[in-house]
Amino acid sequence: MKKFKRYTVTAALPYANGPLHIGHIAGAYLPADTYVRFLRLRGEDVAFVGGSDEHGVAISIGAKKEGLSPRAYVDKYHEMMKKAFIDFGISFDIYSRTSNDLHYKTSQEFFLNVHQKDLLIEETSDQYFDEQEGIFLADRYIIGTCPNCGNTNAYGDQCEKCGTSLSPKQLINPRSTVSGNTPVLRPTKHWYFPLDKFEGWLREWLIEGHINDWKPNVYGQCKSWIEQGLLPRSITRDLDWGIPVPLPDAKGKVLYVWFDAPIGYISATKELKPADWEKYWKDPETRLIHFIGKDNIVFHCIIFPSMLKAAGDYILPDNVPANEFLNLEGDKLSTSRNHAVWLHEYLLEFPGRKDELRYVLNSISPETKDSDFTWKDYQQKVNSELVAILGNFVNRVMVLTWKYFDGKVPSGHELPATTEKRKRILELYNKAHTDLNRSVKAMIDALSHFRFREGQFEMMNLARIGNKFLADTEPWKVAKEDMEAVGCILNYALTVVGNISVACAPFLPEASSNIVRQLNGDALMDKWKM
Ligand code: B3M
Ligand code: ZN
Repeated sequence: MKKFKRYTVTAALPYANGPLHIGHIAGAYLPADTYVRFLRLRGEDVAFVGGSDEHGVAISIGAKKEGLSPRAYVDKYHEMMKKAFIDFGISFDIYSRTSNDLHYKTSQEFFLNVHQKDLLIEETSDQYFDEQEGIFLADRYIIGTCPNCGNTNAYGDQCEKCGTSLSPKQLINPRSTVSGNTPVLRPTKHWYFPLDKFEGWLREWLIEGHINDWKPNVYGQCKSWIEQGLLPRSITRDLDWGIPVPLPDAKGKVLYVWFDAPIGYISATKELKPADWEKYWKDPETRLIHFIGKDNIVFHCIIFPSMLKAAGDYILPDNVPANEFLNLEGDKLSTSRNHAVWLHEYLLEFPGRKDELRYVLNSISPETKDSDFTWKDYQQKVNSELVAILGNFVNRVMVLTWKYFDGKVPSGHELPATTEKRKRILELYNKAHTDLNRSVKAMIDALSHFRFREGQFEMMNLARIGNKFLADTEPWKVAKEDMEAVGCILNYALTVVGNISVACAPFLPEASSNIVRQLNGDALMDKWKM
């Protein structure tokens, strides 16, 4: 019996502050899309939700830099990202945005819900203020000297040199990254979410409950975070761009972006399924999966689940298969240094080559450690794997079928083992069939457990098995004496092609539809439904 009735699959909401590059794609969106396409192939009920994250200081400051209002700025990048996702074939059921009314309402209701449960702490404290800009500074916008190692460019939340986590007030000689000036301390009131109160529950649910099914990189980060001890976290900010805190005494305060952004998954589901969104968020038979990059782990594995727990009657993420980072030609991807392969540029420069990029990114997916994209490797993988193994096999089978059987599938009735040659063909057939079944099973198991590299490798194995079967049985030689045997060989080779057309659908959606079209085999896609 199936454990889950339906799936809610989310992929991190990217900040609407720049175009998408292959690092984003490899980190969260391609694995999510591959997984969702696999689930649909299995006949599962899935809601695949995404959208743009349009709040936070990253947006306010980006907009300022471009001389745009935050609204004009997020409009620009939201449209750009949405188009790139669609053009690339990321098959979101909805790609929403966090600046829309429904999301405002949903986030404010969520805040009020936990507020009414008397969970939030209200506290006034001194925070750094940039007098020239007239803004309170978020931790990341204050730099100064690390009290631990003396690094003069430590951030207000962390020193990247020695790894110590910091608070802005610990920095020596703090300065604002916005104006360069020395900030001053000013009192301000904020609301805090009592993460400390969830520690016991997190130990049970996460540390004990997910030790076996979460990826070691994800689990390890969460465990060490919880074990360092949890503190209340402020969930409001002094900013003029964001979702207003829905309380009478909260003028000028907005919800912290990391409070509203994950609620965006819920708002997007509401927008997608106004009548029955609750099934996707509140029914324990729904499986919630978050696809993210490693820098978002704590928010998705610790903070958001605690928020859901606090709100009551929500389901919790069953898995968070976060990826590590992708590098480019041995160097960190960087928007500011323009060291990136931009998705929209790739799509323009290589029309009709989406599957190639998907293939390469899946095969180097940073599942357990950082990995590296190089153009040389791209070319090699496309030419000597995708074309030489898969393309070549499908093509050979088609050509042979047209040549010997006029494009019709030859009968696959049992071939009587009347000659030595036939015996040998039947042996090879049995061997290929065993190997094929093993690879299909291994691929399904890999995909079910978020091991996309391995899943794709097993999918390619089907073509390897097919190529070997043709090379060993040599139908072009058999054709000189025994056409019935050739029919048996090609019948099976076509079966392998049919299996490939289905198996490659999660990885290479365009190739999959092309093969299905060539086989005239629309019904094939129902083959793997459970
Ligand atoms: N926008 C951070 C990022 O783009 C943030 C993710 C939100 S997911 C709810 O990496
Ligand atoms: Zn340091």
